[in-house]
Amino acid sequence: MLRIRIVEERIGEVYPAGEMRTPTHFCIGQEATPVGVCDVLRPDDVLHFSHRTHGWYLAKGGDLDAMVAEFFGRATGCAKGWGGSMHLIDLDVGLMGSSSILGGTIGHAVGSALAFKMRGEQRVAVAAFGDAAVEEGIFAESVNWAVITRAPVVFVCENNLYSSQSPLHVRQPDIPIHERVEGFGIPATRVDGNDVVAVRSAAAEAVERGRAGGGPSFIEALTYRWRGHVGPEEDDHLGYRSVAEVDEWKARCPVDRLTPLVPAELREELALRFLRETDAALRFASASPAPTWEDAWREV
Ligand SMILES: Cc1ncc(C[n+]2csc(CCOP(=O)(O)OP(=O)(O)O)c2C)c(N)n1
Repeated sequence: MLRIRIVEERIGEVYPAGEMRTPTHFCIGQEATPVGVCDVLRPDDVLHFSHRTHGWYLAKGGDLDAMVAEFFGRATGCAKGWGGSMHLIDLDVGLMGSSSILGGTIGHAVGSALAFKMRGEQRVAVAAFGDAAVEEGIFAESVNWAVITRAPVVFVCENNLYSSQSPLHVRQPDIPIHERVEGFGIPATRVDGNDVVAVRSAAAEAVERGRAGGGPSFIEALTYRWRGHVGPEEDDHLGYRSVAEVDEWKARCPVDRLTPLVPAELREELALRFLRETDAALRFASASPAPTWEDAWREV
C-alpha cells in the first residue's frame, strides 16, 4: 500500500510537466482494496479492471518501469505505449486488460472464469470496477451469466461514492449495492475497503469458493479517493463534495491504519526505497524510445 501511495504521489508531482500524454486516475486513499484482493491471488489467476488501474497493476505484480513507460507512451510500456494509464495490460502477471469504457471488462472476466472452469483449471478471475460500473447493462448480464454457469469469478466493486462528480445518492436507490446484487443469487458482502485485513479475508473466502467450484462472489469495498476523479490534483474547489467529508476519509487512511504494526524507521526506509524506485522508473521511461510507424502497423 505504501509503495502504491508513494508511486502515485511522485507521479502526481511530475505529471504537470506535460511529458505524460495520458489522462490519469489516481487511487490514493483506495490502496487497501487492490492489495487485500491481490494478496490472495496466485500468479496464474487473472484480473480484468477498469480505468483506475495503477494500484491493481502494482498489487498484481506488475512492473513499475513498464507502467510508468506506458504513461509516457513509450515502446517499453506494458501496452507498448499505445494504451496509456487507463489501458494497462500485462499477460505475464495475469493482467488481462483495463478499459476506459465503464463496465467494459466485466464480461471479459466472466469469459476468463468460464474458460478456467471448462478446462478444469483451479484458477479464478477477478473483475474490478467502480460503483458507477454497476449501472451499466453489461454488469447485470455478467453477474447473471456467472451465477447460471457457476463461473469462478470474483466481482470487486470499489465503491468510492462518486461517479466523476455525481454522488451515489442521485444515481442509485438507497439500498446498499451488495444487497441489490444479492438478488441475482450470488453471495455478496460489503467490507470496509480501507481495511486491508477485512478486504483480504473477504477476498480469501470468495477466491476459495471459486476454486472449490462454488461459483462467483461479489464484494463491495467501501472506500474513497482523495484526489480528483481525473488527474493528480485535489478537486475540492468543484464543490461536489465537502472538505469535511474528504478530511473524514483521510482520517481513515488505509496506510496509516497499519502504523501500529510498522515501526516508524521501517516506514521511512521503505518510503525512501519506493521513491528512489519511482524516480528510476521515471528516468527509464523518459529515456525509452517512442513506438515507431512500423510498430503501429504491427501492434494496433
Ligand atoms: C460506458 C461509459 N459511460 C460513461 C463514461 C464516462 N465516465 C468515465 S469515468 C466515469 C465515472 C466512473 O465512476 P466509477 O465507475 O464509480 O469509478 P471511479 O472513477 O469512481 O473509480 C464516467 C461516468 C465512460 N467512460 N464509459
